[in-house]
Amino acid sequence: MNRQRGVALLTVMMVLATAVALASLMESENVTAMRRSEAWLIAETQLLYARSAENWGSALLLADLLDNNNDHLGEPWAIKTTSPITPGIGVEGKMQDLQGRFNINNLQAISPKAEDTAYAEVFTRLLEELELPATLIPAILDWLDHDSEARIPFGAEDDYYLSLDPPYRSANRLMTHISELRLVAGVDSGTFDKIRPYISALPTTTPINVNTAPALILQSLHKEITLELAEQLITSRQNEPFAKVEDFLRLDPLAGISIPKVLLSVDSRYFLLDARVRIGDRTQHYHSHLARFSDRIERLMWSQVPD
Ligand SMILES: [Ca+2]
Ligand SMILES: [Ca+2]
Repeated sequence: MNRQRGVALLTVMMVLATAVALASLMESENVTAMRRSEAWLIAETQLLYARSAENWGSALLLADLLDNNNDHLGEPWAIKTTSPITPGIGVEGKMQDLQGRFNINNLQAISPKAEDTAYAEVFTRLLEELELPATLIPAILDWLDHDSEARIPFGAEDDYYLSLDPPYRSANRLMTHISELRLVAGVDSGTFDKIRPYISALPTTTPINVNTAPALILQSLHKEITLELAEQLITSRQNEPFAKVEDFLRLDPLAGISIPKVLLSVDSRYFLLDARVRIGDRTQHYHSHLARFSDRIERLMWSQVPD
């Protein structure tokens, strides 16, 4: 009898232990599932806020177009906006003019046209200012041009890229994003980090907006433009943004310096919205590449970027 009771008790205890183990497993699965749902909900909400920032930025760009014919850093679209939605949520947006940078795709149309050579000269000077080798140019040109014949010396096409581990092919078309430059022969992470703030990769040939270009880009417009001179040009545009390219070229400090007018503009079509959305202690960072037309804004690219 005692032995039977002992077996029954043992059975009850085993059933109980199994039930407790099962309950605790279910609870931990529930917690994991809840955490996953929470992370998903936060990510979706952040995306919605980022899209709102993009809509807000787009509205500013369109309103600006109705207001004036030039684009400069004192305009509402260029001013960083921070919106604390509630104590736990914050959205920050900063629009940048991609035409204040050197459009790397401007190098592709190397042809007898004067402006194409002039863009290459601007880029050569930019590399010099950044203390980067001009030997990068043939490799970039091979990456952009349609053929698979490597320039000699310093060019690179499929033969070179297919020998790498992992192997890949030369794009032989325009870059869609500046990060593509990192794939080009000779461009290591140090080189890329140095040049990335000064370049863009736009779908058409674009002039450089002298109202928004940083000193280093203004300096690369001509070999006689020193850093001091570039800074004078920036002071001048802060006092009065250039309404026409001629206003820039006629400035006293530029007397005797000839810059091809075709390289320059005072307005822009392509912009980058840099948005950060914080919910609690989680922040997400987004980039949105925008093109402005007379009646609309088109999104060219959207990406989530590391903070
Ligand atoms: Ca404007
Ligand atoms: Ca090629």
